[in-house]
Amino acid sequence: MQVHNVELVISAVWQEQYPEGNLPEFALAGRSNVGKSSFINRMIGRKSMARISQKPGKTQTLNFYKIEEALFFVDVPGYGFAKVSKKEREKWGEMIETYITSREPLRAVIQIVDLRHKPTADDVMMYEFLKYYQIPVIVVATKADKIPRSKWQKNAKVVKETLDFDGEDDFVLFSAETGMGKEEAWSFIEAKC
Ligand SMILES: Nc1nc2c(ncn2[C@@H]2O[C@H](COP(=O)(O)OP(=O)(O)OP(=O)(O)O)[C@@H](O)[C@H]2O)c(=O)[nH]1
Ligand SMILES: [Mg+2]
Repeated sequence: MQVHNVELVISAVWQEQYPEGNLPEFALAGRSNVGKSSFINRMIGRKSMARISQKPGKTQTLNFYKIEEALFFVDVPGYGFAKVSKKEREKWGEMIETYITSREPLRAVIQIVDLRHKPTADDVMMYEFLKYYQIPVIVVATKADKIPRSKWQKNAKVVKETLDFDGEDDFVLFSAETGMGKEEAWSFIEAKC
């Protein structure tokens, strides 16, 4: 997809703030600082449309980016960031759970994991949660540029095994830095629109 028009339509917390209409939505999920906003920026070819964190925990609302009047990317705050209070964590949980379990236009969740490391317990929990609600998932293993090519397949195998990856879902090796995997990710997304 060639992207020319992108608009941040709303930063929402509660259901009544979600955008109207029925464009397909793709929500990002992943640990804080894993590269969710960078994924969006690379996919749309903008350096800094979605805010990139210097500090983890930058994204705090559901940010609905409308792409070409065709679909929405929904940037979601990351999980697993230690320095948030219990109250904030509960608010986060409620916001995500409401969105994921009730949002009719949601076509798939794009779960971002770090190709360099074994998925964390939180990553596994998120994937299980999505599978429980029968949400299609596109697993994006990112930061591939940070490890040698010779390790890509081995690490991808660890990611899949740790998540207990469902063969019906999509999987892509990615780098927001180099653009690797961008076309493949777009083809998975477009197939689900
Ligand atoms: N080398 C490299 N760095 C990356 C890649 N993706 C993200 N980063 C860096 O990782 C850091 C975090 O990226 P973000 O995109 O802000 O992560 P996020 O998941 O949106 O973080 P939160 O909004 O805090 O949950 C930034 O310093 C990015 O530049 C990648 O593919 N390669
Ligand atoms: Mg972010």
